[in-house]
Amino acid sequence: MNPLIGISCDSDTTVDKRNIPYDRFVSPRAYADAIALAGGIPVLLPHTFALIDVVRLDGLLITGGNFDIPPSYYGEEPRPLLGQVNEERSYFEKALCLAALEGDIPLLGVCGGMQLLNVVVGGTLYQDLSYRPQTDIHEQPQARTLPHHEVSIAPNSKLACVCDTTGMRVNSTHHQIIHNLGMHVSAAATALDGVIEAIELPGHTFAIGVQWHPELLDSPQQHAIYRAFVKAAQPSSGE
Ligand SMILES: [Mn+2]
Repeated sequence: MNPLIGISCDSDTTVDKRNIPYDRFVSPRAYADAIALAGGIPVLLPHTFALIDVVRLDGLLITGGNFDIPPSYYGEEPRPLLGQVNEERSYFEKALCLAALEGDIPLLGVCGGMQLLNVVVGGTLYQDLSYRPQTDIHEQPQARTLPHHEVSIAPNSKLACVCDTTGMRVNSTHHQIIHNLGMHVSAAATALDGVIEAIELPGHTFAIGVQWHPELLDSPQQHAIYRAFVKAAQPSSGE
């Protein structure tokens, strides 16, 4: 049985051929391709306000996008460098994320998905990385399919076990970063400037967040993240 992996979607407004605007749900295909390559069945989850029973899914992928998590989720007022928020999407993803944690459904958070995972368990973010002293730019100029900076991986982390390494190069396309870690969250990887680049919740079967986009990087260590996630979501045989 290939596991069903829910993937949270983005939304935008585009125009039809008559130039009339309409709203749509969209998802970068690299997420679905990475899940399929790892042996899972990708299931796109639009934020329609429909109640999604995550227990019917075997795994949940919370994705990123060109938006910021509402600062009210971590008790802050918006600061000047906060980007655009997507209230509907964040509300939906927060509910999904909490339900997955509650049900111990394997969960992978990518980029903004990692930030959300941290926030839903009580963590905070820097609304822009310039609010943290001595932090490098993490918005790479080159294509996102190329790595940009090094991360060191905590040797005793699940991520180190999954990737079988304590260091690798990753892509970087984010302007927000983790400030304080949430409850029972450990930092699994950091960049050279000290920015937290991966987190995990050791009390769960599989709850990992990565600040980078492994689905865009073609290396065995990056594929291993999606493979381990889909494997953790595998329904046990004989049930
Ligand atoms: Mn980075």
